[in-house]
Amino acid sequence: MGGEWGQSDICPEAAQEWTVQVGQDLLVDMDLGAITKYSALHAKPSGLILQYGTAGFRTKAEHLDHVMFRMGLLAALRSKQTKSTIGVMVTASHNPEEDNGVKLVDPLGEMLAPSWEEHATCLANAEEQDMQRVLIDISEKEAVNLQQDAFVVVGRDTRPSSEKLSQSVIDGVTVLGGQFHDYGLLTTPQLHYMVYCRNTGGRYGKATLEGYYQKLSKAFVELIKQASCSGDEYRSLKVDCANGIGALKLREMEHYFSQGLSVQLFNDGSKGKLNHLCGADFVKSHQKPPHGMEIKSNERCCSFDGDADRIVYYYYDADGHFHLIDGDKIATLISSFLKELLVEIGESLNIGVVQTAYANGSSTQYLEEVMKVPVYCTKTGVKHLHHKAQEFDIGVYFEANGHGTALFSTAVEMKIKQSEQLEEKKRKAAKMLENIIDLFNQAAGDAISDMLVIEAILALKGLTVQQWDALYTDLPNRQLKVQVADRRVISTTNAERQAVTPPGLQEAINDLVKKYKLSRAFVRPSGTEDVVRVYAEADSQESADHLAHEVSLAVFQLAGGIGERPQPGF
Ligand code: 16G
Ligand code: MG
Repeated sequence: MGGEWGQSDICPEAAQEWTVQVGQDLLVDMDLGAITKYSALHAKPSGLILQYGTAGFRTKAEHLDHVMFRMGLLAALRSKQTKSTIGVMVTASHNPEEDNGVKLVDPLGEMLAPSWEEHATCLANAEEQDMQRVLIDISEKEAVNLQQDAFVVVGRDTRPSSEKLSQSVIDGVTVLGGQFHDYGLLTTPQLHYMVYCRNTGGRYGKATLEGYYQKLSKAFVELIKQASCSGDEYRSLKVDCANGIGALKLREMEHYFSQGLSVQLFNDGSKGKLNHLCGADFVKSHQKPPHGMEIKSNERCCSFDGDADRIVYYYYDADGHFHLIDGDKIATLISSFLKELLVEIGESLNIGVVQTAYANGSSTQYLEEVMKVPVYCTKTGVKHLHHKAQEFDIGVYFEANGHGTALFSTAVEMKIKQSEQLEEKKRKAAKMLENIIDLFNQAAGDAISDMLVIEAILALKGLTVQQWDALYTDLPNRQLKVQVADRRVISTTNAERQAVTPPGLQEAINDLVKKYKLSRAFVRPSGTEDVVRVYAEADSQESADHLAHEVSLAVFQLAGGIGERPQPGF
């Protein structure tokens, strides 16, 4: 994590005097001697402050041993409190190989509840001698029954540091008397899936890798069977796996769905370094193809990120131009298809698309004006989008960076059950919807699942990658970073689209935006790096670049820029 934010700022309760009377029962129920002994084996480097950010804790792997042990403790407490299985994933997603991270997964496969994120930060930052006190404090505040059983499932990515760190998580779970299942190597969305399955009595699926592979592949093959032969007849796809876990899992899975799609894996971890010059984050932010992949014109390609929860597509056209198809265009393809299915079934179920401020203006316009699908904007970070998407019968959410999925309410499942009585054509559409629902990972955005959904839709609609890309044209855009002394001086409103502080910044942005056509710009403090992010779009790349630069200068001047002034040119 960036930002060495002061401990008392992020964890007020840890700075308070320890005056709460600890109930005798609590002390008996926690084996404090064992906790102290094990904690010393996973000692916290004194003074190190980290924060549970949008994607959990993330920093250099060598600083994370104590965090892992303590997140094991916290997961056990959360499991006791919710009387459910809790997940712990050891990964740092698209970060460099030397980094690592950890996040907790709540009972329905969702991100950890916000109040527990605060507990996570307090517990991770408590100095060794205060750790027990913070642990007891959390148990009291959350009324955790310590006699309740705890069950925690653990997964990890392929980083060299992940195996040892996940063992530290397990140490934390067991010292609180919790049971665990170590899934070993998993993609992040696979762990979310396992947690969801385990807490819904198997109704969502079987909580094994075999269960995951079979559920998705069966749905995919069923869908492909219904496709007539048009579009790209021979269905094959090149997949850049970012030298990460996605390669291992896709390789395990491919024979389950090979009758519907053949995948060719690149950056499969056999040579290159994780996320280095490859993967979804690299392709999206540099707007160029990954290294290590040979691409012929009009070949459909996609990239996963390091833990396989993001996906972007791309291709080269016949003139040698690179075309990126990001999360916005993925959301458009998916929501258009789902809306058409609903119309065919004749249902009045509602559908909504959730985006963030980063969504390209053309995508929002296309969805609202051409597809007539309502679009909503939330703050960046999957938990915000996921939460909003739950409000609809069908909620499709995607960040432009390729992280997203679709959620289906019980009303949709009920309608499908009733479809037996419908006429043939409607029944067929309902069956298709049923398979599409099975193919989505509703617990979390999932590169493998999204890839199969996209491939199925392209096949069913007979669309080539170029036709998909041509749905609308992205407005040229530019993203920049600005270094400031304290990024907290920037606060935002309206789903991060407007700056509230520092004074004058939003007015300056408004004035700059007025100078360009079809333009829009916003700034926000990053939740994962110690920088301020700047986004600008306009009618031409030159204008978008100029606008982004001018906004960066405004941030530098008004929000306490440090180091060199932002320079023009990219
Ligand atoms: C995290 C978020 C991702 C978001 C990104 C923004 C999750 C699982 N991941 O990676 O959704 O796009 O942060 O990063 O929520 P930023 O705040 O540094 O721009
Ligand atoms: Mg990721």
